[in-house]
Amino acid sequence: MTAERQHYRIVVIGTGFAGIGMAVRLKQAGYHDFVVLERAGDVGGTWRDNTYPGCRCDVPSHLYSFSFAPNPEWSSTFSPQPEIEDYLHQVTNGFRVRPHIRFGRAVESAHWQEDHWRIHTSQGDFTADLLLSGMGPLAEPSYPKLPGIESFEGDVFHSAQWNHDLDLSGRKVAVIGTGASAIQFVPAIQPEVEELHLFQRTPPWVMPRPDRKITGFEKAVFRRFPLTQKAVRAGIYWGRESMVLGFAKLPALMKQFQKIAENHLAQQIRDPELRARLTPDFTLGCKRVLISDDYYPAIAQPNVEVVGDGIAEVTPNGIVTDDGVKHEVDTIIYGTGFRVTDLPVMDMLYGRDGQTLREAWSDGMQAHLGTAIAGFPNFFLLIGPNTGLGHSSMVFMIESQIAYILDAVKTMDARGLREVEVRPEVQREFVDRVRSSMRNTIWTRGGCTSWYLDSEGRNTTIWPSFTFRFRRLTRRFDPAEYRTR
Ligand code: N01
Repeated sequence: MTAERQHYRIVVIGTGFAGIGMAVRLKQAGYHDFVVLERAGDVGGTWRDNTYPGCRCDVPSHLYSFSFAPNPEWSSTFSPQPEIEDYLHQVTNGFRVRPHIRFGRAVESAHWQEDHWRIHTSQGDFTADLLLSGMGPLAEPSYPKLPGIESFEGDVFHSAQWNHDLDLSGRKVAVIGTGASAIQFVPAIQPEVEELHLFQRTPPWVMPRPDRKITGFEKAVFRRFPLTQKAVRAGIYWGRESMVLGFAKLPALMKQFQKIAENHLAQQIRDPELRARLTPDFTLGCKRVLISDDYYPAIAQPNVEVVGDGIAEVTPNGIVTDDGVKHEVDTIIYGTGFRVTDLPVMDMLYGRDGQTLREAWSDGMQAHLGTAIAGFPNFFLLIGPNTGLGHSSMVFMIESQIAYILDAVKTMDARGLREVEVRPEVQREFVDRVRSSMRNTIWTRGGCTSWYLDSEGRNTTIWPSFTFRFRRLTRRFDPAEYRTR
């Protein structure tokens, strides 16, 4: 048996859209001295982990593929999870990046040491000149801290770690959370379960979902004339972005748009008392806008109870709400989202002088172009701070970052640079600009809290402008913005 190689020019972490896309682009650019570390047994990231019933993309399919690997085969306008996972497999195999991936290597820490990164994984250590993280913000499930939670004697799992071995039929199930995940799996499990107690802390806005099958004719046209799919893609981008951003900057206008969601609720929920309980008290767009045609009809069924009161405690066989009512259940499903502003990587990454990312981000998550962080040389973060989108496809943002990082690597080669580290003042200026453009937007003035905001109420997650602006900003790596050696 040959010993595993330990040093690579580049180590990439993760095999979701970010890690796979980065690996393909490195290869295409002629860089072969890299390895991709993946904690799981296969590729796919969040699209591998989230297998809950009803899981599908709420971003139009035509936007949800790499520009270098169009997919004319999407079956419907909003793709189901297995198709997206399958697409990532096809890209991984088709572009032959699988041999670069080391599965079962959970990165536990990474230290910058003078002129290289030392990466400690669950199965051996690696060293690298450059470290690229594609760990993603929707990777680590977030569990609520509820009194008595440990005492529950029934079955418990998170939507991102669905327990497919458990037959839910005839069960009394508590679902905690009413975000994008819950509104997809609640209609899927409602017909099976005996009772469904839906613990809703904040009612979300839900818009109609204009889904339809993509016809054989359309697929044939996309296959034969790929430019047509490109044109559809461009049209959807512009339409969505102009509308959502236009409204986001003008909360008063958003109230008009909100009427569509109000009508949707009124049409689908006839019971005025339930409708009142489901009516949000914040402006649409403040949180991620949800889309569904089957969520309201499902929760109007007699076996569903929408519980609006806060959770006081969990007992061995149920959940007690603030009003003292005990809801007896044998299963709890958390639809409580992810650690987006409390990323695990913050405690894993040690930059210059041993500073952790958490320390570097004591004033909130921040990075130049959402990608490079002062104090962390030769490190780039895919889907970093303020690169998230509530209105368009993350794949576009990821590809912008990938191109920027690739240009950084090429620039290092062309100029014989061993080290690049973004200048703190450059990062500061970028972050100040992003934060000031957040003022007076729906995200900060919409009257809600959400995973977009950190514990201080700062929006450190969402890109507040058009995606093409981000693409323009990341078009070139400018070494003048970096300390170089
Ligand atoms: O998580 P969330 P998610 N007690 O954080 C509630 C992406 N996604 O997994 O609103 C009681 O949105 C919380 O309540 P509140 C997408 O980007 C994409 O649903 O904070 N409740 C909320 O209702 C999405 O935004 C697709 O008051 C508690 C829910 O749990 C992101 O993933 C599909 C609680 C969490 O909602 C996350 O979505 C699915 C507590 N202690 C997801 N803590 C696509 O289709 C939290 N909650 C692409």
